[in-house]
Amino acid sequence: MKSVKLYRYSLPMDSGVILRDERLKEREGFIIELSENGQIGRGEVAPLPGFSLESGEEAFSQLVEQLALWQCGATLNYDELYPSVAFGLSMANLELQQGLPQEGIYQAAPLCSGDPDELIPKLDKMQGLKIAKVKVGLYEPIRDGMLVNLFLESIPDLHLRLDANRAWTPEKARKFAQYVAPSRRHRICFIEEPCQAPGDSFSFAIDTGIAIAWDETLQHAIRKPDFKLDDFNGVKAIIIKPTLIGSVERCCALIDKAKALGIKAIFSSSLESSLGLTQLARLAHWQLPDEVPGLDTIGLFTQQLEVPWPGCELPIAKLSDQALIWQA
Ligand code: OSB
Ligand code: MG
Repeated sequence: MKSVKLYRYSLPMDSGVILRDERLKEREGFIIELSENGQIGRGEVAPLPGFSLESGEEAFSQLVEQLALWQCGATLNYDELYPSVAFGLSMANLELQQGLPQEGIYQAAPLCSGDPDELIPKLDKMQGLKIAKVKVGLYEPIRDGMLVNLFLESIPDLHLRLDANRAWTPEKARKFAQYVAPSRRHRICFIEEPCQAPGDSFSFAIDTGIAIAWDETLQHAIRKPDFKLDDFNGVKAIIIKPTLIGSVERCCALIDKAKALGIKAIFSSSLESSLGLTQLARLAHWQLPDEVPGLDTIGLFTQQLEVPWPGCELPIAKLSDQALIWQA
């Protein structure tokens, strides 16, 4: 006997969360709960406003159609679905088959969006390799360059991942690099998407010796039917946000291809609730045990959902208190 429950959740965010120039007051999404033979499998479907092409409504209609098919015993074709729907459904199925190991990587790269004093205590607590992620491109590039240089100078075993979210013109990117001492640049693991045009980001990497990673560029490219990761050779890393990429199987295939090409793959969040985020931590441990994932986003919420993120003290909303919007 197969049965399905579909919940809709809405969680209030911390007041300062800005996504692509819009304040995100609440995070909304769906939780799938599949049951079969006394087992359950859960998955989260939460299109991210400003990033996902599908709306919550569109995801919901497709999800209900697919869940009805699943209940009738059909095999689902994730590649035809919206990425957020494919990810949530494939994750729920994987959990149901007990295919997702329990152990997770909860040691995320701490996220710093500007105040260095907040980062230092977090770094002191990290064991092993000290890696932090700093958002750049929000202020003047000279200020960003000086800040990054100061971090690297004052913490000699620090490695940084930077993310500019395509904020810079080639001139601004060059200004940033001017203020980072060449002898310290190798401790920048990579900078995600420095420039508006991917070609300019590529030139930036060659001119400055600072490695780059694709995040938005990968999200856009993977929507095209002729997508080939081979076209991305020369980049240090790709950032995989499953909600924006697709099914678990699709993410794993990307990782295998990246490994073959010598490109690092890094899992990262699309601001899933603690339920989806802990699954991402488990997926990261299973598929990329040696890479610190970019999952330090629970602090952007004011509540968790059903499953606690280890070490997080935010109150936990229960799944059973969310709106049960469909079942079969
Ligand atoms: O800019 O990479 C981004 C989360 C949601 C939307 C966009 C981004 C992010 C993150 C996740 O930065 C955290 C991380 O990758 O470390
Ligand atoms: Mg990014």
